[in-house]
Amino acid sequence: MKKAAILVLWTLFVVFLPGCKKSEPTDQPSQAKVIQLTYANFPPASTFPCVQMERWKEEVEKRTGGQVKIQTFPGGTLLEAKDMMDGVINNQADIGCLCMAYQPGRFLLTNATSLPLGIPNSKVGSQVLWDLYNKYKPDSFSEVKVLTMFATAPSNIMSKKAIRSLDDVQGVDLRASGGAAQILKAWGANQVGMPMSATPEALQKGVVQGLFSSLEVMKDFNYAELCRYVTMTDTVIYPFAVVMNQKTWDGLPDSVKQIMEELALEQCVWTGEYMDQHVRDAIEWSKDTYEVEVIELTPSQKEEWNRRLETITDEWISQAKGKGLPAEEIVTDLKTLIQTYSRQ
Ligand code: DTR
Repeated sequence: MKKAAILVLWTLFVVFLPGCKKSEPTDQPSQAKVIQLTYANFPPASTFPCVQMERWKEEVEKRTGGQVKIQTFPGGTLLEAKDMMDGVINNQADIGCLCMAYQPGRFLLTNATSLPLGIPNSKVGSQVLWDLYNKYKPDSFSEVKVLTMFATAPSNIMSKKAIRSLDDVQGVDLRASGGAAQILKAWGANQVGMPMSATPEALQKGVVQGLFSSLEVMKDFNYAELCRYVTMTDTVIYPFAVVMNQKTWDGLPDSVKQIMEELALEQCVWTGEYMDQHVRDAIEWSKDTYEVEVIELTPSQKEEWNRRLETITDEWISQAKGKGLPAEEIVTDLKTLIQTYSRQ
């Protein structure tokens, strides 16, 4: 009997002691074990999703005094664009950066930021997105820890031939994803869907005659070499999220979690500011390097282009209602947030 009791106690000691040690708070980085994390991203290292990744990595490593080390994988070397969310859920990477527009149905709520509601720039879009996420905490992110979110600058048409009017855009093969697809269709273009990482080849091979995206890609992907024309439409942004595997998050010391939580909004704003500046630089660079022509629509043309988009928000509302979302409230919130952040 006594022997059995000793055996039970010994077993409990052996089984539970290592677990107890792990969960001890480790506030002194120098004595703590280094935590290694992997971070996957889909586009090339020079592009804005990867620039923000390197900035986040640097800040976390610095602020944790080296307790956390992050190994980054740009260019789809660990996870590709459309595998990002599931890859993080399945722990193929600890962290992943994803573009929500590439899976429109999966991220229905946060993709509402891609409606043509007049988000003027990346900084405003990023803050609107972050607030919207935090208010509604959509189910699509329930299996991961969201580390930050941010949005691109508004999208414009980059093309091999000049697009100066709605007539010029009819039937032109233009690449876009997610909410932007409906916009191109509404203008009469032939929308071709694919992630940004597949676009350089499609442009080169002539599968598409241009694309619809934020303009920093003219420089970062050297699209200006092939697309000598930009038509300024300043329409929708694309929302992004950075997510962490839930178990990885649960296993982090509280002090590290706090640093990452504090960084969330800061990273969102930093990325917005970086992108807005980078878009301005890329336009100047494209003009200087490839004599790219930037075509401005007249006010009456703009009105006509925008009128074609009027039904898109109503369609989203009925789709979202069908999925049980408070769709009208979400759109009202979006409009209020856009106004609030645009004034700042
Ligand atoms: N506009 C989206 C997202 C996007 C914008 N710039 C980049 C750079 C690298 C990857 C994605 C994006 C798109 O067209 O896919």
